[in-house]
Amino acid sequence: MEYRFPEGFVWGAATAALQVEGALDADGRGPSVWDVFCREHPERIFGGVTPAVACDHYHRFAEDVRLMKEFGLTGYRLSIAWPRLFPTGDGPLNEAGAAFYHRLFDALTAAGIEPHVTLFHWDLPQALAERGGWENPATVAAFVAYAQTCFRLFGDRVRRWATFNEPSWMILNGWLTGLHPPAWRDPAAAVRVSTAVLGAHARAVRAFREGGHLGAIGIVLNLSPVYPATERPEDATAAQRADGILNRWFRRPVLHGSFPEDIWALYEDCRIAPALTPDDRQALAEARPDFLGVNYYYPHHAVADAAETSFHLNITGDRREDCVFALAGLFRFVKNPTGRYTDWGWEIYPEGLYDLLKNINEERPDLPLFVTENGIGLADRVVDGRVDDQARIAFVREHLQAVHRAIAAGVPVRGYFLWSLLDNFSWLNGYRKRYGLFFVDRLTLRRIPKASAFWYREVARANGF
Ligand code: BGP
Repeated sequence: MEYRFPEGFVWGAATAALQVEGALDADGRGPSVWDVFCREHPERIFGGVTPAVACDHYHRFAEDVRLMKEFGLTGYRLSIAWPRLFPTGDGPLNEAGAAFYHRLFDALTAAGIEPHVTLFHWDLPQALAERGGWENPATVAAFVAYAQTCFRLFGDRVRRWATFNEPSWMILNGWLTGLHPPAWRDPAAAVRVSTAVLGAHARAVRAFREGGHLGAIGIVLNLSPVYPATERPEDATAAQRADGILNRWFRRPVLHGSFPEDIWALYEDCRIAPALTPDDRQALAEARPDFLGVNYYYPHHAVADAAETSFHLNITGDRREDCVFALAGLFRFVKNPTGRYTDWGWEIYPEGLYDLLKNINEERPDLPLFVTENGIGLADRVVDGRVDDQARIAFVREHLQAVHRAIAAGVPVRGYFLWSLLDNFSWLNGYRKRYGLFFVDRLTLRRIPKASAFWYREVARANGF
């Protein structure tokens, strides 16, 4: 075997509540901002679809856990839907919603699959959004209370907690590009929300420690490495800025409890620097994570000349459409002329994952890392009852090789969670962009293991390939 992984390495797959559960109105669940956004703006979602059914995991979780076991997974990353536990965000616990997660964690425990649980994967209760969302300190308090409830209810079976999934991507799209709810384009608000969310993370970590709960707590960050597109010094500066705004602004407070000085100064110049209370600073300084979850899909290549601010995300899977991301006067991302791209315009660059893991490790040498998401969206099809997704196998193999290199170089990477277990509701991409080990038939919701599922099972069993 060429690539043997360390003993106990977690072979997992990941999902998120809104993307797989469906059953949005079942058993007293309240609406989330995404339910409302999809209902009100079908034109923004590919195919005008909604997450109302998704994979119907809410009713089919037992089958899904059986499949995980049968296909050799040792870990499952999932998120809890806050509006299932607290339909309006705070108030009394919805016991029926909690009962679903009791059933799910019982099934995972019985199957010997370790749950890695994210508390917040973007499905903010709509009622909180209507009261000012993250900018209202009551939302932060409600989040901490919700987190404490989860620790108390599920802590006997869940020992791995992540507070937030990808705050950077959520805030970038919710408050800057306007692509995700609440669909604002307001840089000052984006910065304010970023510190509110980081503060909520820190306070949830504090509550976990003060509660004396067993296990580990961390956060999941999306960290796309940013490379200068040319050797021009101005492009190097642009890359550093982009990295600062998108990555370091989130990574530094999480790892070191302080904000990057260059970006703070930039926000001051733009008069959008946030106001932090002494308690914000203290909570962040104390909230050292036990591990960091890293989501990696693609790198960026930056140039300095950005005359205007513009954003475009390819949600059609039409290769002729390019993704656009530019912030006037700061940076613009360009395509890598020699790069390989998916149909949705995401570059395939396994080396980026190695760079990322290595960099984080240099910054925090002993911090255990998990690759909490990595995968490829394809327009998979069933032919003669089978899904032969060789492109996914190649993608995962190359990225696992990068992880293996990082481990060999001394980086403590403890597990890999493929995005995703199931073809699911891919946010703006609707259902066409498929990521699963298991194909989900949109009419019958039948699960069909893809070639990648059989391949991944062998890798998990052999602990390498
Ligand atoms: C991450 C999210 C996931 C997942 C993935 C793929 O940003 O955490 O929820 O969806 O990206 O992205 P997409 O589904 O938009 O292609």
